[in-house]
Amino acid sequence: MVEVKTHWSTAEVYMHGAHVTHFQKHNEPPLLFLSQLSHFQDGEPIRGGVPVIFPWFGPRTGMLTHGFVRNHAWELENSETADDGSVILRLCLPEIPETSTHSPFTAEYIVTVSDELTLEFVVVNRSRTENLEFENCLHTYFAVQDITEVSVTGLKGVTYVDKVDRFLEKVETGERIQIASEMDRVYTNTTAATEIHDPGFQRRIRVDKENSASTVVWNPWIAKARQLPDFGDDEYRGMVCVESGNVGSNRIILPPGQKSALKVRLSSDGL
Ligand code: TA6
Repeated sequence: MVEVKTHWSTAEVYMHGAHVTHFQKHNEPPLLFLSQLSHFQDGEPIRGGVPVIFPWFGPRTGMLTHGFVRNHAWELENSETADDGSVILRLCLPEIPETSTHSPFTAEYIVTVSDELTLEFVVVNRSRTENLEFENCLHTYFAVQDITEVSVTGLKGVTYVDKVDRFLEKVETGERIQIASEMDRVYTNTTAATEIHDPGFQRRIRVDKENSASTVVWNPWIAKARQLPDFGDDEYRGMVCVESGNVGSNRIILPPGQKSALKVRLSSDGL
């Protein structure tokens, strides 16, 4: 695990899954939620932080949910400190068994730590003839003081698939989305920034994204929290996932030799 300290902040990045588990600005609560019960063992994804999801989103019969790259050790290619004091880590995915059965690609992940956290997940289609079809997502768990007081803005008018209501397609009518039960919504064809308003921490978190057409909003709530072995029964109160990627109807078909760069910039200020 690499520990990063800058003038503004601290961060932690595990080679396992290229998983950012911690980012915290001085004099602010952690920006990212990390479960106290996360297992931190091989063969299992870390629960919380920013899981890197590729090449599929969601369950696949007989395989890990959310693809395989979050479950392998990445390598730290290099780290550097910019003139302004920002720290940039560049991680790459080494050869892994799955890549032999999958059409050839390379993946790298650039983590930039400053008073913001910027994450860029880059995939190159290394085939000379075949398209590379995939879903990608930075499945970010944000820390909140009390989910019942939180609202998410930026998605009004956007169509979503409601995974807790028969996967029905709906249109978001709320300026401010509030969470009072399990929520699992895949918003499609939206490139908009979103904000998480958290009066408990007196904080507003902003998610800016590039090359992402989907935003997923998830909270397991009580029953689902109880079913997750690596998640505390009450931890649903302290987190919300606002995820940026290209999933479902927004999946990517990358032509031979082309590059896909999914980027999010996570920032916060006082409410
Ligand atoms: O992004 C929401 C979601 O797809 C939920 O359906 C839930 O499965 C969540 O991801 C967590 O998935 P995981 O495999 O990390 O437990």
